[in-house]
Amino acid sequence: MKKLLTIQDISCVGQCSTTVALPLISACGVECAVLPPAILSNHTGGYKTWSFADLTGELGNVEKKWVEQGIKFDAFYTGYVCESHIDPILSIVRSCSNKGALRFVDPAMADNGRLYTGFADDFPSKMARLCDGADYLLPNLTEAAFLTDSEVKLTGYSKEEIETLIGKLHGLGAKNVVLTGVSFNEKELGSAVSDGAKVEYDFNGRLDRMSHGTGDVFASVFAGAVMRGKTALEAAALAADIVCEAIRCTAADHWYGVSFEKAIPALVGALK
Ligand code: PXL
Repeated sequence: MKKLLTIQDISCVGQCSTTVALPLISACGVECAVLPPAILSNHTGGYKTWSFADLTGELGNVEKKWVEQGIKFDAFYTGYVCESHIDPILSIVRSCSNKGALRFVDPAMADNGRLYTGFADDFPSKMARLCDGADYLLPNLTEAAFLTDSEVKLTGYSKEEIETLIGKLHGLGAKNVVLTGVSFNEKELGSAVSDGAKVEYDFNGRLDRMSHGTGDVFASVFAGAVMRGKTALEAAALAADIVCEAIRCTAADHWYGVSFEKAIPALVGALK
């Protein structure tokens, strides 16, 4: 069984980041280790207030113990992280990679044209350092624009504009790019998957609902599926199907996340 380390916060409540990645990657049949660089009472999207315990100082201690014991991983999946976490993360990746280890980077920092609360305006340039060398970079449209100093265009863009943006993301040093939230008409929403030579698209019917945590569900399933041997396009299509299923299974008044738990049987079935 492949062994993946996910490095992103634990938001104790709110169905995002590590509490989404661990169950979904496990459901993919991939062993999932976790390293939370910060612990929050709850996520910052929609809740009025939160506590934040930074664990930057612990990351080097963990690395030292893993190195001492020869603990290594086949893949690393990073999500929501802060500036102080980036150098320690790159050090852990250098120290604890099995041969050919893959790096999945979800630059979780922004959506709908805005940085998440708490990130300074220059944070995207810091996150760009983590994107350099990524095997798979998974930004949404807002993150892609911020990472590349491009105009944020959430609607009314052309295929050429999308593919220019993808070219700039490759320019950050990412081998494969999966750009999410792409839509060329009102009915469909999907992703653009690029290996640097060609761009392929996957679309689903648009669901008329904005939900927190869907980027984390997408990235977790994508990483798990690639580790199980799916191509990037197959993994993106499965990840989108699971996101849609999770949204459909979420009660109308459940505002802080999606009920991805109900999509786990479908995920297990798809990767049997
Ligand atoms: O879902 C991304 C995410 C992860 N972690 C924290 C967040 C968010 C989005 O708002 O606030 C703490």
